[in-house]
Amino acid sequence: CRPVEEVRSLAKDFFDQYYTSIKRYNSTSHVQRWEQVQGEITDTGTYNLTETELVYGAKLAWRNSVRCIGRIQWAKLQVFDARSVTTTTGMFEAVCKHIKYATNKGNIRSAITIFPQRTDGKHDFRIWNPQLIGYAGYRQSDGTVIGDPISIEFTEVCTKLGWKGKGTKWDILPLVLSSDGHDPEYFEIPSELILEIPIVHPKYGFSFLFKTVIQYFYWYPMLTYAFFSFEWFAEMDIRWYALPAVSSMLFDCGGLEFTACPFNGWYMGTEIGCRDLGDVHRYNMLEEVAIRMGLDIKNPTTLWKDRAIVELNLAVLYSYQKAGVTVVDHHTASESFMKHYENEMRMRGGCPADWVWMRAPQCRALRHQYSTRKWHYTTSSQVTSIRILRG
Ligand code: HEM
Ligand code: NRG
Repeated sequence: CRPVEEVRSLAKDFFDQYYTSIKRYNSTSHVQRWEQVQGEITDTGTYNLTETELVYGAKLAWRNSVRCIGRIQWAKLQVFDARSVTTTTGMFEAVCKHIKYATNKGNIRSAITIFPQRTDGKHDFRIWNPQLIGYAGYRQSDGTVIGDPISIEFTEVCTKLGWKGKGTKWDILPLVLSSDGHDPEYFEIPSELILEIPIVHPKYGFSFLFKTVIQYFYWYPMLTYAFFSFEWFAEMDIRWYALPAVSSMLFDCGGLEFTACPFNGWYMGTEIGCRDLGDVHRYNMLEEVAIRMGLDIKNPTTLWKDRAIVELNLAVLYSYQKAGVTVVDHHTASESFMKHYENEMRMRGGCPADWVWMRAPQCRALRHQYSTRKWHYTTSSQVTSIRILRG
């Protein structure tokens, strides 16, 4: 845990920014509040934020998240103050409330839930899941994997705690929570809170074929489809969840460390289409998609990977939209981030960004407004931030 002097200096920086933001810098209220905070730090080694300060801090931390391309939205964040929670049951209830609010039947709303801050480092509140919602991964005795390979280790943790997964490709993991430094407990998320989307393709499906046939009365070429499946895309049985809610990071605010602070926005399609479903170390779907598309996967010059990844990403965007679930494509997200970037340069004199993360997979060369910009890393993030939580 942090030395008192460091807390004091980080707190000073935070309150200076906060009072500047409400145009009360150096006002009596600023001076009084700062005196009060200093007194608290001297007496106890730490202090507490008011709810208004916490809300400001959470938005600021998002605004400072160098890897987030969705920051044009930063001022629109629902903050749930869960600092009075004391038990894992209390945490579970707060997380369920968060999931329900944020999912909003598909009309996703950005939110963060903030659990009690770190005290001496031995009484941390923690969410052990990397994300609130995720699929289990099981390694079989023959070395193959069922489910999401990225979750194998965490699934084993759940199993050790007594959880029993069904063993399918799409088992939703339970929440693993610990309060006040105690041992973790697992909680199954009520299935009605979890919104999932079956991934279908706008063309490689029965409805498209049906429409074509009806429109053109063009039977013979269509009959060749009979040798294949009408619904081959849907038959791959791909799905994904609506809510990307990161739960493994630390919210650092005014010198205080919030070790459990799950937050969410909505998905950018490529996160699912390129990485979650496309990566070799994840669901690894590209070969199957390419084969079913009739491409020669033995020959790299057929560009089967490129062609498959486009169709997979198209299917993700199409399916989310069809299901009425908020999602953003990477072109729109990049455009909006660049607009945000220009705003921030004008209004704030800068916008820290990690340009490697800002460039969505699948469009490295196409995002010309980035290509013309010099490579630029910002490794040291701003003081109020959401950062990686180790251990
Ligand atoms: C990272 C998009 C909302 C904080 C990312 C990434 C994307 C993204 C695409 C990269 C993720 C990856 O490659 O794994 C969006 C969109 C949002 C949104 C479209 C819609 C509103 C939020 C919110 C917060 C946030 C509400 C916090 C309050 C972050 C942080 C990272 C990140 C801290 C870095 C994660 C890491 O280092 O692993 N965001 N985001 N984002 N976002 Fe956002
Ligand atoms: N790439 C991860 C999700 C990380 C966070 N992404 C967001 N965050 N969009 C995946 O599951 O693919 N957010 O707060 O909206």
